[in-house]
Amino acid sequence: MDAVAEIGEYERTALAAIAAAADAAGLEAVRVEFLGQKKGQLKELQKLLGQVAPDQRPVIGKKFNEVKARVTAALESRQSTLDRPASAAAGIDVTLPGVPFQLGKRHPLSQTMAEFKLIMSRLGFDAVDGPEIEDEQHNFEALNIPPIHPARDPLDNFYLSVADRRTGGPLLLRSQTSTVQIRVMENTPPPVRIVSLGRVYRPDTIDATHSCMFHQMEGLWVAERVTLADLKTVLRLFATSYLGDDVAIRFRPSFFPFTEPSVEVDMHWGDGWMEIGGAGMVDPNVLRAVGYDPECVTGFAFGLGIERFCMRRHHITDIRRFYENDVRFLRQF
Ligand code: FA5
Repeated sequence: MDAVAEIGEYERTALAAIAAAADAAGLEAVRVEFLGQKKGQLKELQKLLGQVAPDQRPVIGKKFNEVKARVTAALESRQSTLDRPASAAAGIDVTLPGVPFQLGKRHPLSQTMAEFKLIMSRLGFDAVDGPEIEDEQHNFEALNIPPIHPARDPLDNFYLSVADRRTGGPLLLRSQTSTVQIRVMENTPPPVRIVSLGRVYRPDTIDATHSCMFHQMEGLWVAERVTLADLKTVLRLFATSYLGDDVAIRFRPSFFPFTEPSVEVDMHWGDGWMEIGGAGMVDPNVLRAVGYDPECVTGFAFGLGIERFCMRRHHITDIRRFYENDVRFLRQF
């Protein structure tokens, strides 16, 4: 065989052996066999080169060096694959930098509601839940809102197209959390001292301070000798716990069918007064409707807008931010 053919044969067998090496030890044996400096096939080839005619030496020598470089490169490349952990074969390279884990956060309104519940529990109020789909009995009737009352106008409520399966009567998305007052009193003899926080729905025109879905916190305390002064104390303690000692609460006369007297509750914090909710002493008609004796117990109730409180504390100027799920907004809380 001439020198060129010998070099070609060397390259073929060396590359095949490199590809066939199953592990690092096998590859090392291949290296000694084909690239070893002391003995092995490379040495044999070099001996052969010594016998080549002088005029052919530059050409054959160049070819020899090229083949040696290719075999060395193939060996190194195979070495780096064998060095990689087994998981790499499965398409997972554990040596690559990791993908940082994104920690989620609770929505600012959920955080606010958790904090409200904590504050109210310190004041002795248990948190209860009520359904968001209601019947007219709980959303209106038992709250002393008769059928002719404008608050029952279909244009002011989200009525459902399905009827109550038990009574056949209309169903609607609750327009206030006051429904829960009724549900609690129906099932619990006095005294009761509860809060209920959750979503309410109204077809209001949406703007910076109004949404057609928002959250309220309802409070109810019925027992012997509960007064309007207790109401103001509880609301002041609640607001100062949430915002700080520099909060003032004021009542303005108002009207709700289910309280008498009724008040609008305003809060002063920072630069001005803001309406935060409605409240009053539970109307004797409401107490009677749930089987309580208004001669024995009295009580107060209040309903606060949760968004407005949270906006105030965090200087949020548009209520719509809460519902857009923009992580740049949500991450700030
Ligand atoms: C009521 O909903 C009464 N149920 C409150 C009440 C409870 C009175 C118990 C007496 C006894 P009002 O409709 O005013 O009241 O709503 C209460 C608060 O909810 C408002 O002060 C405001 O903070 C908030 N609110 C009302 N409408 C919206 C709206 N569209 N978007 C955001 N917040 C609203």
